[in-house]
Amino acid sequence: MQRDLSEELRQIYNCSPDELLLHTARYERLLNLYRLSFSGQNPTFIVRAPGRVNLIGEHTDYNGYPVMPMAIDRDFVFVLAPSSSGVIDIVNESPSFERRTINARFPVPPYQQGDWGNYVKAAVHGILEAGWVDPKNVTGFQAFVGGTIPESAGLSSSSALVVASALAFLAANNTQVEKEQLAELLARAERYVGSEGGGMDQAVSLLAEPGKALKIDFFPLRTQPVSLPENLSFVVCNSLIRAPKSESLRYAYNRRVIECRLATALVAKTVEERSGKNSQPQRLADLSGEKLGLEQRTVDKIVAQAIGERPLSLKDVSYFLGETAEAVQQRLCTLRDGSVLAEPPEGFKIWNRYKHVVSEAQRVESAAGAFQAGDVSAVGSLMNASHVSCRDDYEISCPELEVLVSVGREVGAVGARLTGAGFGGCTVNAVPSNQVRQFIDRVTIAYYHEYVRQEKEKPFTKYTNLHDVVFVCRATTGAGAWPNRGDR
Ligand code: NG1
Repeated sequence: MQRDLSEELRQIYNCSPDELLLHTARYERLLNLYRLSFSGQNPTFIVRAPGRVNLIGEHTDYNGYPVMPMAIDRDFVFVLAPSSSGVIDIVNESPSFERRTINARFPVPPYQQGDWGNYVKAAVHGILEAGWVDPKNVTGFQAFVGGTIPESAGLSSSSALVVASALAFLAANNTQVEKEQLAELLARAERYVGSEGGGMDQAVSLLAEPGKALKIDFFPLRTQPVSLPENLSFVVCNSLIRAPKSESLRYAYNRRVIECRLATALVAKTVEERSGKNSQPQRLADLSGEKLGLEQRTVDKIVAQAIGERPLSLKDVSYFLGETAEAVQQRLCTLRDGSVLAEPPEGFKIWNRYKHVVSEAQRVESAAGAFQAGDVSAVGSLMNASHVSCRDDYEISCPELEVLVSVGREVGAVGARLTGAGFGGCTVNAVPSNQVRQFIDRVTIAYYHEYVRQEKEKPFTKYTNLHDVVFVCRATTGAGAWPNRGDR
């Protein structure tokens, strides 16, 4: 069994023999813990879904513009067996996440906000809703779960959990689905937890290729593997500020989604008035220069002149659109759960959000070219520019991320930026491979030893192992499920 398992893992993790030994030991531990948790029975499947680091293209996905993440060697692993009932019984290796028992019957009612079991429920609810499993004949499963993705850190632990749960549920029900189809379904299904996210995380977790980043386009979903320069490594540094998107940051994340929706309506209206081009846009990318047959610069100028650069109140927006405030709220500010997003006191920052999204989309296109050409310095400049735009126009940085980005650049990153939803979480640093050791040592001293110890009053997450807060990412393959051939 050892050989079967390590051969499977070698292909997934694309790593050195030493690292492979560590991965194999982890899976064997999970298999043993399964047997201990479920009266000595043998698991029949193993499922793995990776987290991701987004290299460039932040908050572009739900606007229909591309992103460029890579799947990493931090993941969720489920060892499981189908159960004889429609119940899902799931034990987490981490004592912070209590055992959960879920009745897989549609509709699946959520636990309270923030409960880890909601990510499992999101997948099951979504699959049942899609009718992929016969509702009269649902098979549950029992699973032991181990996760190595730092949580609430912008590395997509939530989507990896949703993807792994979906693969486990499908395996238990002996159902095969195309990965692209599954990625699209799970992007919608994850909104069950209350944030109005895009489709990047589920897509890269499922469709990544080893050793490559993935350029992802949306509506419809399309992916293109992008080679990474061999002499460049990507180092993740955790600011130790939690960024829980399904809890306290739900408003901040959803606000930006709504601001982009308002931008879409306003841009459509102004473009129509100025150029006579009538479109029925669903999202900002439907109003790109290319789609409208205009120069992007022209579209941007029309927008700046028509809606101006200052924040807009709900009253301003309704005046521009010629609709009542109530109609605007109902049509554009309503979230999936039916609630209306409260108007921000300083107004909706439509122009800044628009500017970030459109410029970030252009940076993703340029970055894809720079990566293919192995142009390390262009990659670095694009990452740095992305960070500035995220900070100043999308306003998703925070003081700790600013310190960490500056430190990263000072100690050798050719490009450094926040990654993921922001408001805390991690930075991603492009570092020449031969300087990685030194980079990590110097960031450790400057941020984790000096800054974190100095700023005692800040709510830094505690950690036990530095390897879990600063690490090099290896680009791994996407999620999968395979039969457990072991007999121990
Ligand atoms: P993270 O970093 O996992 O919270 C979120 C969204 C993405 C994308 C990024 C910002 C979900 C599941 N993920 O990611 O779709 O919008 O923010 O680029 O909502």
